[in-house]
Amino acid sequence: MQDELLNTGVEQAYGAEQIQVLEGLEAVRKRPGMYIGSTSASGLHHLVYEIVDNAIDEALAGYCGHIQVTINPGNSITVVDDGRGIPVDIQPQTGRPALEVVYTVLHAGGKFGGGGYKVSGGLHGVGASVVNALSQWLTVQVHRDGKIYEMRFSRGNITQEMKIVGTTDRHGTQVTFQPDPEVFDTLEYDYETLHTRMREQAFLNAGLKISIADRRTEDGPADSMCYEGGIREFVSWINKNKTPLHEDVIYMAAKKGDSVAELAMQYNDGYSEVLVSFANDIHTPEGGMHETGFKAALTRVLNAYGVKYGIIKGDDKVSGEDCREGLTAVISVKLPEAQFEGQTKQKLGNAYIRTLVDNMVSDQLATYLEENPATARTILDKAMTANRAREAARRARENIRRKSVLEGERLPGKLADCNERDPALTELYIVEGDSAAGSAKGGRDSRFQAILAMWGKMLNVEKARADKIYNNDKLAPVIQALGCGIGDELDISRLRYHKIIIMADADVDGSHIRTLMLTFFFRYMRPLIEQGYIYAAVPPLYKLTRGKTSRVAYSDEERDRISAEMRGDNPNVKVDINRFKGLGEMDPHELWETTMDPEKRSLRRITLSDALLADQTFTILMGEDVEPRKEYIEKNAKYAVNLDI
Ligand code: 28G
Repeated sequence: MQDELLNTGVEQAYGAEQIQVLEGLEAVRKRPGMYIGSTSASGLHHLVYEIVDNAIDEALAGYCGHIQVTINPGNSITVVDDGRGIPVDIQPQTGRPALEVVYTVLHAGGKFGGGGYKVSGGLHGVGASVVNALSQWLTVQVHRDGKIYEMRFSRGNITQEMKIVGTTDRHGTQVTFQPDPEVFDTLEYDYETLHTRMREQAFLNAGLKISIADRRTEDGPADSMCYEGGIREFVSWINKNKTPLHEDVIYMAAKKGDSVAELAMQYNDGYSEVLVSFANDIHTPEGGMHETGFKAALTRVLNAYGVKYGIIKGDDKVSGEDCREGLTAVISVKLPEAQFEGQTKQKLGNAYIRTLVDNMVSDQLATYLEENPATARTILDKAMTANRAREAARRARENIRRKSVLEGERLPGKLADCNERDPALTELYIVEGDSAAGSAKGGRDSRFQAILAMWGKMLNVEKARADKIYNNDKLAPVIQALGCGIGDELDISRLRYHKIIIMADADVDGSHIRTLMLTFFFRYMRPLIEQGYIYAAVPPLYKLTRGKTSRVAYSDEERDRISAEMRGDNPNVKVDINRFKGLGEMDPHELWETTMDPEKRSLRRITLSDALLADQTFTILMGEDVEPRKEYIEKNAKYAVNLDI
């Protein structure tokens, strides 16, 4: 019915504005990437964030306290909030119910394309129509004024006009949508990805309760998160398995006009810097003005305090990096017209935010240090030690560089390099285990695929500074093969491969090696993660054989589907299902076909949140505390496959 209207005389049912509306949603379906970034797994998950953002706006308005996200069997998603419910009255401009307008009118330009990101009262909340356009079907219900209003759509077209379907004593909005298989490359939601994002949103919106449940299986995971302490608890959570150097999380907030800034920070006895920033609840891994303001003020305040109290003498100033060694900090700013810049639009561009954050830290951190001299002393000692260690590390690096030049040992022995020299065209597979590395070497396309076999003892990077890393027998070959240095010396223009692919088994050992590698990249080569150069290979889990034909499956769901397909109309036929025990078990051809051939394989791009989780996992695995380690291993034994990616 709706399609008919679309194809024949749209004017019969809609006014001029509405014709535009329909064209608008066509645009979304034509170029989905403009609106949700991509049609791969990341775009699929983005649909959920768009809907949840609308509920968060309702929470920011002060009317919603609980948001529930459910992954349903079949990978549809339900989001429920307890806000006021989207208005259902007829809008005078369009002559249509407000609810319909929210779900059919395309707001502003695409987030990922050029156009600005329009703010209408809330901070985000423009994406409902985009999600609708990209859903095979979508149902929205509004509980308001004692009635339940319902409306249904398919691919953005109305399939059921708004109608009352019942009475209620609740208020709020409930949306269920099924992502369109015509649009997305994959339809399978990853619980951990959504869980991580929802936890992050709960931290960023103090007091808001967000629940998530995976109902695709009967005993699927579920969690409920609510943090009264907001980003303070975020910092404690990141530091939970580390040893803090001072008890309280330092917290500050400031406001100017319609913009607010918040910062929470705490030092630990480790060496890495974890600075996580957000603008309007959107993660800004590329940093921007809020981070710049924070870093400048932190360095200035610590140096001024050190000089004032005679801790820093003469010209012995500490650098910005010295001031951030072992620091965990979360910055969150909220502003009316956020400008996102940079390659992936994940960098905050509004210059006045730098001043806001800089002033906030200058005033409030200085005051904090004056009022807490013991903590101040601890922080300054930490920065001074970092300063001395950095000098030592620089000398060690010069040593090793000289050595490698003298001995002509530019590339490690365990590297089977490729022929191509243009980094944009080449890939490096990092493979643990000799038999897996053997298969990878045999199966690869040596024109552009290089293989680095990993061996040696797992190094405790937790306790190691850069100089030890350079000398470690497991990591030095990685550093040499990549060719771009680490830490403050990292120079991405010298990177030898633009795809770095960690290929490890889907078991506990494989998971350890992924954790180590991600932690290493996170701590010493973070820009490689931020700029999207790091990937995880996705090897198949099962091999299904029927007579002479065999196929592979990458998930339990896929295993069941393929097994049914192979049986066809013949339910008694025998399909053998074998679980791959490890990569080493595959022959070179099999490994190429399933995991390495760019035409057929899937890769998972590692995000900063993946690496942050790996960093935490690593701290547990390597830490001195036995209890959390035991707990962790027990809890994760059965999920070993998803341990860290
Ligand atoms: C469950 C999944 C996602 C939402 C609201 C509440 C209001 C609203 C949403 O207004 C903006 C459009 C037309 C006036 C606002 C309710 C004012 C009064 C709302 C959601 C305002 C839309 N009462 N809750 N939008 N306009 N939750 N959750 O989407 O006229 S969206």
